[in-house]
Parts: sequence; structure tokens; C-alpha cells
Amino acid sequence: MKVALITGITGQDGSYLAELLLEKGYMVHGIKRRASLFNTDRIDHLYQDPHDPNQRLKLHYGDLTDSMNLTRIIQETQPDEIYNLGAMSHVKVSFDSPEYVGNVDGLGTLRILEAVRLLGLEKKTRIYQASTSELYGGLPENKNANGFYDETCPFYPRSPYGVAKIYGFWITKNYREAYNMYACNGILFNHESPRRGETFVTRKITRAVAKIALGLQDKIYLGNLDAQRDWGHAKDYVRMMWMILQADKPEDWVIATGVTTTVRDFVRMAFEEVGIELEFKGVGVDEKAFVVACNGDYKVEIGKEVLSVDPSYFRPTEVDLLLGDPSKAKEKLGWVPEYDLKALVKDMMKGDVKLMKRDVDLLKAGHKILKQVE
Ligand code: NDP
Ligand code: GDR
Repeated sequence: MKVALITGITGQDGSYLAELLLEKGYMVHGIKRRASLFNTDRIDHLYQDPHDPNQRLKLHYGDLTDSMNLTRIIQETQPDEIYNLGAMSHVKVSFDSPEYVGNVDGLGTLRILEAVRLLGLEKKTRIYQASTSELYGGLPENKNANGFYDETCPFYPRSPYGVAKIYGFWITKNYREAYNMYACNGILFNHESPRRGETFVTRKITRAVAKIALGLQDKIYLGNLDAQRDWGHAKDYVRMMWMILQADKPEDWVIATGVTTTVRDFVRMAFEEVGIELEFKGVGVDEKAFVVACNGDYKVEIGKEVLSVDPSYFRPTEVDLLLGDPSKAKEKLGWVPEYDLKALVKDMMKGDVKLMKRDVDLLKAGHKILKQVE
């Protein structure tokens, strides 16, 4: 039985990857942080009784800032594959905790690589590093001749998160070259799902749209509506993480859809899923969106203002546009994504409408709903 170790197993990607590896017959070990409340919501459906001798998912307490803990877990589990997905992954928040992010997202990667090397596992253990399109920083002059970012384009990170992840990228490449280790970077563009963290823009939008449609919230406040992202579905992207570690030789890979969309258009598409049409008026911080038609099951007053810009969500330095070229992964690894943007928005809206309908039922039953507006 192959053995995998996943850091960040409680996150969006970690949960889908654990599902995939269990389906493939792996023994899966995951590192979770100790928290004062349960933090395993995304993997609870996979987790069996820890006393069951046949269980193939085992969780270990740990942290990417703790070398001794990581070394011990790697020694005990002797993994064939390590997926280093653990990170403080919010770009805006990285401006508030830059040192911590450098430690976790940058040095954390080194700790994993060095533990594998010191334990003499460099010929056995393959390592996947969760690199990111944030490395490119969205600089137009750094795109390739066709207007995309690919594996040959230079990096110019625009946040403490991006800068920490660039250390993770290069240290992974360096260990591959210096010690002949099987270590790869997946340069993944944005990927989303119904399990996406609630403060990333797509999930913030789908949650708010579901609430607005059901009368639980009046409007949504967002930052930069002009930002453009190449959004795919996390399920498609974790499949690529696994495929990357099955390739004959270790390389770095861009995973993207090759389509870019503004935040504004993502908002439009999410509202369309509940039959609501919007009109955007004004520019910059004065931009707002109003309901102009309601064609579905949800009745929101025509003319109602449902979106405003709040500059507190602007970033000190912004990545304006990301657009990836996944040709190498498609050609060499045979990757075929199942979801396009419309299918992604549909899946996310379905999940959030279901979730918010539960809130409506709770309200009807006299329970209080906590205010959860980011
Ligand atoms: P999430 O934020 O959903 O999950 C991050 C995971 O890392 C969580 O399990 C979190 O634990 C864990 N974590 C945070 N800090 C530490 C720490 N100090 N020690 C150990 N674990 C820690 O991220 P995603 O699943 O979306 O992303 C997975 C990885 O891919 C991340 O490295 C991210 O930077 C990268 N990435 C993501 C992209 C995307 O669009 N989703 C695109 C490109 C790269 P807890 O649950 O306790 O908070
Ligand atoms: P990003 O994702 O920074 O690309 O990083 P996020 O969804 O946070 O932002 C995308 C774009 O939307 C704009 N935006 C807002 N963003 C948030 N979070 N909240 C808002 O209210 C809002 N309004 C507009 C942002 O300015 C930005 O331009 C994600 C993370 O998953 C990283 O870990 C990963 O590496 C990259 O994707 C690829």
C-alpha cells in the first residue's frame, strides 16, 4: 500500500486530495494543527474511528513551524509521497502577518525537504510543493508571447505571501538539483469549490448571493472588482497534484484553465444562478450593483442595491490579472479538467443555497443565526 503524508489536510485542497488518495487505495497521513475547537469539518466524512485497525486515514498534530515535529512524523510514517499544502494562504492577510507567513509558507517548505534528506528518504519520498500563480505577480511584461503565464515566465511576487511562496518554489527546485530528490512545484492558478474558505472572493460572493436571494443579507461589500483571475475547480487541481508525482521525472508544472474573468463578472454569474440580473453603475470606489430582473424562484426587489465597494478590501499591492497556460500539463500528463467556470459557479452556488436554506429553517425554528459577513 502506498503511503502519503499531507500537510494542510484540513484545508480545501487537502480534503479533496485525501478523498482522491483514499479512493486510490493509499494509506493517508495528515498533519492538523491543534486548535481550541474542532477544525476537521472538511474531512470529517473521511475520518473513521481512530481505534479501527483498518482505517486508512490517520491525523497527527503538528505545525510547519516545528522542525522536530515534522521530522518525527515523517520518520514514523515513512511516506512515499508528501504533499506540502499547509500554508497561511490568504494574500491580503499576509500583509498583516508577514513574518509568520515567511516562516510557515517559506521556511516550512525547507523543513519538509530537509527532514526527508536528513532521514535518508531522498530516494524513496516524492515531494509536491504547493506553488502558486501569485509568484508571477500579474506583470503584463512578464507574460509569454501569447499573453499567458507558463513555466518559462519570470516571477515578480506582489505580497508577503507571494514572496514566501517564491522561497518555497526555489528551495524545492534547489533540493531537486542539489540532492537529486524527486521534488516538484505545482504552479497552480486560483481554484475554488464549495469547500473554499469563506474569505476568498469567490466563496464570499457565492455565500452572499445565496443569502441575498433568501433574504438573509441585504448586500455584499467587495474590494477590487476589476481584478481578473483564472479560476478552476479544486477537484480538477488535486488530481493534477497526484499526476505530477506519478510523472517519470520531477519537474515544475503550471495548472490553469486558460480563461480569465473579472471579479465583477463572477458576481454577475453567481447572481444569474439564482435568476437575478444585475446592472453595475458608477466607477472605482463609487461602483454599485442593482437588481434589474428576477426570473427565478427568488424574489428580490427590482432596483435594490446589492453590492458596494469597500476600499478596506483593497491590497497595498495588487495582482491585476492572472491567466495561465496549462499546455505542458495537458500534453505531457494528459490532464483534462472536468469543470469550466460556469460549472464551478453552479457547483458553488448549489452548495451555498443549500447551506443558507438550512439557516432559514433554523431561523424559522426560533434559533439565532450568527452574523458571518466578511
Ligand atoms: P486553505 O487555506 O484552505 O488550507 C490551508 C491549510 O494549511 C489548512 O489545513 C491549514 O490548517 C494549514 N495550515 C495553516 N498554517 C499552518 C501551519 N503553520 N502548520 C501546518 N498547517 C498549517 O488553502 P487551500 O487548500 O486553498 O490551498 C492549499 C495550498 O495551495 C496552500 O499552500 C496554498 O497557498 C496553495 N495554493 C492555493 C491555491 C488556491 O487557489 N486554492 C492556488 C495556488 C496555491 P487550518 O485548517 O488549521 O487553518
Ligand atoms: P487571491 O484570492 O488573492 O487570488 O489568492 P482572493 O480570492 O482572496 O482574491 C482574488 C481577487 O479578488 C479581489 N477581491 C477580493 N478578494 C477578497 N478576498 N475579498 C474581497 O472582498 C475582494 N474584493 C475583490 C482581490 O483583490 C484579488 O484580486 C488565492 C489564494 O488561494 C492563494 O493562496 C493562491 O496562491 C492564489 O489564489 C492563486
